[in-house]
Amino acid sequence: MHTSYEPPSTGINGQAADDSAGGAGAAYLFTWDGGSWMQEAFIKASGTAAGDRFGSTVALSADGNVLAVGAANEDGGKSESGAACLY
Ligand SMILES: [Ca+2]
Repeated sequence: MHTSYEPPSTGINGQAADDSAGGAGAAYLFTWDGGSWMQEAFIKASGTAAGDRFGSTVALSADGNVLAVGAANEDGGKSESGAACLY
């Protein structure tokens, strides 16, 4: 029997079908082309972990060039300390 470990999806345009880290969260970026919404990016945290709630808050700059995505329960500093990621 063959088994392999696949780490949870991270970063931009990873595996959207990967739901191995429950509650990790994700953000989808869409652009309006004048007629319809087009998906531009699928975004996961750089350090995907179950329960981190990446995408629990989002903000976009007025010119649309900077996206902030909050991860309320990210563990970078202390457990569940939270983080914001800028793109
Ligand atoms: Ca966490």
